Amino acid sequence: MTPTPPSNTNAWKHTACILCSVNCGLQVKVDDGHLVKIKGDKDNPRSKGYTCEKQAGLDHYQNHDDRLDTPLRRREDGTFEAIDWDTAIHEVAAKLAAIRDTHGGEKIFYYGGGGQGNHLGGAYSGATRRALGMRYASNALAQEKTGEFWVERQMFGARPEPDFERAECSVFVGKNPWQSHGFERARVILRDISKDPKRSMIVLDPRRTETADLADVFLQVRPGTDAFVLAAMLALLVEGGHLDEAFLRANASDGETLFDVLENVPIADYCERAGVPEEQVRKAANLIGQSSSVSVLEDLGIEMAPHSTLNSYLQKLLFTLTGNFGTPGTMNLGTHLGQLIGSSKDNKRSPVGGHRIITGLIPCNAVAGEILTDHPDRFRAMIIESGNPVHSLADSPRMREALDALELVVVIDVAHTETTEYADYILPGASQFEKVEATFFGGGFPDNVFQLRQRLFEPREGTLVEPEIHSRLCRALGAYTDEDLAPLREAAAESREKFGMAFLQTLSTKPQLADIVPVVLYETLGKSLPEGMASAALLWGATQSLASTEADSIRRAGFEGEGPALGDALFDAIISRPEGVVITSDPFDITFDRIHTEDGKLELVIPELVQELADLIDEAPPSKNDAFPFILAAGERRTSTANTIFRDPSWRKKDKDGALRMSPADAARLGIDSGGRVRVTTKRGSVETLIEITDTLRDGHITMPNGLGLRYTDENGERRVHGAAPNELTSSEDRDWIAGTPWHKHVRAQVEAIA
Ligand SMILES: Nc1nc2c(c(=O)[nH]1)N[C@H]1C(S)=C(S)[C@@H](COP(=O)(O)OP(=O)(O)OC[C@H]3O[C@@H](n4cnc5c(=O)[nH]c(N)nc54)[C@H](O)[C@@H]3O)O[C@H]1N2
Ligand SMILES: Nc1nc2c(c(=O)[nH]1)N[C@H]1C(S)=C(S)[C@@H](COP(=O)(O)OP(=O)(O)OC[C@H]3O[C@@H](n4cnc5c(=O)[nH]c(N)nc54)[C@H](O)[C@@H]3O)O[C@H]1N2
Ligand code: SF4
Ligand SMILES: [Mo]
Repeated sequence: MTPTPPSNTNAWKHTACILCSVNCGLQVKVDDGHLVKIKGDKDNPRSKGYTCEKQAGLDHYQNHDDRLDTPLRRREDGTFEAIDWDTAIHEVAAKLAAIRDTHGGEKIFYYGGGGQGNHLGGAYSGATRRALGMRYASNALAQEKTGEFWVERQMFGARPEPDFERAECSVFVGKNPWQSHGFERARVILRDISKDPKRSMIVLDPRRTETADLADVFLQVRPGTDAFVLAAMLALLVEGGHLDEAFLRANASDGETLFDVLENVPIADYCERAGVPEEQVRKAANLIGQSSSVSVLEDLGIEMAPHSTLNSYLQKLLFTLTGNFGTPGTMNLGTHLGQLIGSSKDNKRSPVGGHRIITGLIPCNAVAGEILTDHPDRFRAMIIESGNPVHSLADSPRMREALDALELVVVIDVAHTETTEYADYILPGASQFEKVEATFFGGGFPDNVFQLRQRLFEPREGTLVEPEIHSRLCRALGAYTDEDLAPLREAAAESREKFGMAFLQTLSTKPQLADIVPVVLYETLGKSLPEGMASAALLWGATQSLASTEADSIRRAGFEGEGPALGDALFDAIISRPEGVVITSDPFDITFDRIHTEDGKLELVIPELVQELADLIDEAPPSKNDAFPFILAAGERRTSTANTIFRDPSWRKKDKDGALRMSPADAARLGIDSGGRVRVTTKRGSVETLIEITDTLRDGHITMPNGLGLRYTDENGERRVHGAAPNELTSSEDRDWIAGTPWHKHVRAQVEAIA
């Protein structure tokens, strides 16, 4: 690949921030390999110029000491040696093929596939995975969203999204959008809501967060007791006659077994168990019941805590039972270009532990257990791409042990990480500013925006873009030859129309190529696209498939044509408008057409969860635990955290080592001052950290940031770990019974002052 240098280094270029799922549009100026000026991009149709403060640090991602610039192979003594790409590709392909031939391709496990802003690599990896006969995968979503996906699949057959821009009442459950975002222009919208007397905000969180400070009703719930508050709120909606009976009759299935349980919820008792005043819960229920539109968003605060899947269900009942669906300001179903998540229809289970596989993902907390066993079906090898599981999954010591136990670990990353240390081969990817990239996280409703970022820099010497890595692996595995692709290359050089026809023709005569479609597109159509754009080829397939299912929505966004021509028009817009494109535009009531349950109705009853709801009544109150008296939320989002995307600690201007937050009363009892050091111990491990005393927390509740505890060279040239890594403290057995999602927000801990 011989990329052309950017023509005018002085011009503003369109790109996006890659630090959270929102991917705010940016304009940047680059110079000598650096991002030197960064500002919000007013031309981005979704973020409209908005950013938070974190984007200012992006050059710390692009340029730092631990970026990789050559393939590496582990030596016998554990050190790494540089090798060339041909050697790397051929050895990796040969070793993976040997494991497939001896044990079966399904013994090779795939982890990762993208972070917050890079989902193309994972999409291309599908080719390598199928070429090897791999079957099992996981990624970070299986330690946060899979419980929610499982509920959504049954209730809606799709994923409803909130509309906080228009909602009269906005509800945040275990979510702190002021810091973590999760929807576009979050701070502007939160401020607008709080200033408008006609609109309201409800926040459920044990910590008085920046978001909670703006709320009309802040329910400072005792950690891990959300199910009780949510059950009480639902019971109050029933009691207060707030259900939208007409809506439910028209659109929902029979909910009798659910209502039977809700009618028997002891409201006062449940509020007390959750540690929130009953009259505040009543106020919240009334706001939800009386508002003309309600939107709800959950996140890690309930997804990583006890009853997490149940909480996702109860949260969704808040808006469903009150008919807040399919109208402005409520919950709606949009379109998707490209698939981030698989289907969860079939009831597949993991090969060793029999854990439920949801949207194609094995629970993260089950991964080590599928390796550390002598079960014949255990995983033998792993491909890890754009993920740092040694750091981000529960129980880091056990993850390290698991990676050590594998016969082969191949890691594709841009940086040396806690995970690459356990690799047999490290394949260096070009950074997200050195290639075309995109996110497949949702792009909004009623207008859905897709942005294909174009590269700002040439790939660093020695690196390759992931689609090229997968293409070379597939070739080395014998999944295709140049001869197979010749007709497609010719057609691509002629016209898009010819290519479309040749593509269908080739797949019908050579069905084995259907397994590796992403790579076929990359090698053929991709090579006919403008310089450096080959990785966009996969999106041609995605636009064609969207055009076949959502033609009217695409036309409403201003595109013309029928069938493949409509898909082509959309594709051309995406590759030529790097600021982002509105790809579909919808009327709100289309939401009802997008319900994909078995009978087309909203499903009110999920039997396992109705039972769990009923059983809450017998749940013993949390016992006093003298050995571990604190509840630790291990992994809080702060202005100074960005998962492990930034490795260089100097990007953090504040809270450099990530303090443990604690209430004044707890600190006084332990005799600790702000800035003092403590040892935090759990049943699994122990770390040292600084203390920050804050009146935002309940007594007995402590929080530490996510993403810290990374090894990096300090000012004195020494390699050391900066801050504490949360997963040295977590255990993989503490997890939800349905989805296997971890209880990272609910870790029992002890804290001692260090002299
Ligand atoms: N600044 C920054 N933003 C980020 C990220 C980042 O690293 N840094 N990461 C991104 C990613 S990957 C994600 S998934 C999102 C996550 O975004 P959030 O889920 O909003 O982030 P957290 O701070 O982890 O947790 C949210 C809230 O849960 C609360 N909580 C803890 N225990 C409980 C409980 O028992 N019940 C309830 N109701 N709440 C509880 C915490 O006090 C916290 O305010 O953020 C994204 N945005
Ligand atoms: N205890 C605890 N643990 C948690 C959490 C918590 O709150 N508490 N939060 C969890 C959540 S919600 C998430 S999403 C995860 C996040 O954790 P991970 O899924 O591990 O993701 P990241 O830290 O975002 O970084 C992934 C890797 O991608 C690499 N990378 C960046 N750009 C590229 C690229 O272009 N190509 C390639 N190949 N690699 C690239 C980075 O160097 C990094 O190694 O952590 C989870 N872990
Ligand atoms: S971190 Fe998120 S909200 Fe902040 S600029 Fe980046 S994408 Fe936007
Ligand atoms: Mo996440």
